[in-house]
Amino acid sequence: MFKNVIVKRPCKAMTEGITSAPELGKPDYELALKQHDTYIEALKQCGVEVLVLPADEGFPDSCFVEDTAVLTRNCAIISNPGAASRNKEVESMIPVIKKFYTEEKIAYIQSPGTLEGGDVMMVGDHFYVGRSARTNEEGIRQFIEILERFGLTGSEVPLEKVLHLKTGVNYIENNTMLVAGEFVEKDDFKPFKKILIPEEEAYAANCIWVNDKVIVPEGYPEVTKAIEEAGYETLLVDTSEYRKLDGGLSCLSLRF
Ligand code: CIR
Repeated sequence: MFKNVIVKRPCKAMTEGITSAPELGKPDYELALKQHDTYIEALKQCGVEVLVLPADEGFPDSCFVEDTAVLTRNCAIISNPGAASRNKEVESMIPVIKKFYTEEKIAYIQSPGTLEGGDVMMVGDHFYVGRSARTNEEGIRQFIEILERFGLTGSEVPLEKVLHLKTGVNYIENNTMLVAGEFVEKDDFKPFKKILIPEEEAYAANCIWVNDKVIVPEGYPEVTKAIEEAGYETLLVDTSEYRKLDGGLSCLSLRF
């Protein structure tokens, strides 16, 4: 169960955030703020305490806090984002994370290692790490070494097409995963029950399990139905403006 969630308000400069899909247009900032409000409300309905950090205009993508750290039950690992424009986002997150973890329980991914939290998927005490354009081999080596020091384990999953691991696969507890595209056939995920995400709803592979409820992006009826049929209560949140920046529900928070 999660007790805490950290989010960061989107900044006006988000319209200049990184995107692989410029054809979707620039995000509408006012609408993004409203969607962020709804996201926070949904999280609160899951019974977590939500810490809302102010917007940081210096970093267009800074609302995607998930990429700055991996917060586990035993330790906090501060990432070293592979995207140059995002690398220094971690600096303002460190003092925030220190409110929740003592110094001895905080570790850092260091250059030349890179790692972004969106590439890390927690399954109990095991952490799958996507090797991507943002997370490199050295980052993964350091990450697994830190996990093992704190009694946890990790393994690498090479990515072919997607930005981050959790763009295409997400664990929703009860041995169940949402899997899209390149992850459907991966051996790493053989032991799990899989909810297959249809190609036209691929974006909705990025849902988050929060204390027995699953928050699902609004506008993906097949995925919503499949998750409900698997026995979960769902909460819908429209994330259209974040999608324009390749961001989804998991990217917008740190849950621990
Ligand atoms: C980026 O390219 O870094 C942002 N525009 C989107 C980050 C999405 N984060 C995530 O999947 N964890």
